Amino acid sequence: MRASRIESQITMEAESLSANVSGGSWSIVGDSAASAGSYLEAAIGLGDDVSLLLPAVQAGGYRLEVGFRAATDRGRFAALVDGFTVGRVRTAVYSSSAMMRDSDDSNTDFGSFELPAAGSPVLSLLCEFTSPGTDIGVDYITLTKYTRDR
Ligand SMILES: [Ca+2]
Repeated sequence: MRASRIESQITMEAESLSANVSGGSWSIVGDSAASAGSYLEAAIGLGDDVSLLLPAVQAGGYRLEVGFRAATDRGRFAALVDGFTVGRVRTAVYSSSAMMRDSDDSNTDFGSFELPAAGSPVLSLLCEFTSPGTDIGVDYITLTKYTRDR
């Protein structure tokens, strides 16, 4: 059996990162329920993405979790780091009532990726399904660095 050891955890607020959004409009929205009081909201289309520059990340293995705003007009997204798909490919961020998904276990766990060298990777959230819409609200990104036992 393989185990893993958590080394560190960093959370970055989406609204504080350098963003590039293809195919639509976006803005920073204030919401007292959001982590640090705001989130990045984007009205994009199928095949468009929200890309965020993650500053100063060490090389190593990470688990990627993202806090979203869930609502009725959200899309389903794949996460890519520097163009490589991370772990689980799709996530629904649907909710019949709009809500921040930032409590306990309600953020979205995309799975694991390896960063081969230290740097500032680009996290892209790519809209792959209109299920039911294509909008996205990104509150925060959490990277948990771990080491696998040998
Ligand atoms: Ca936030």
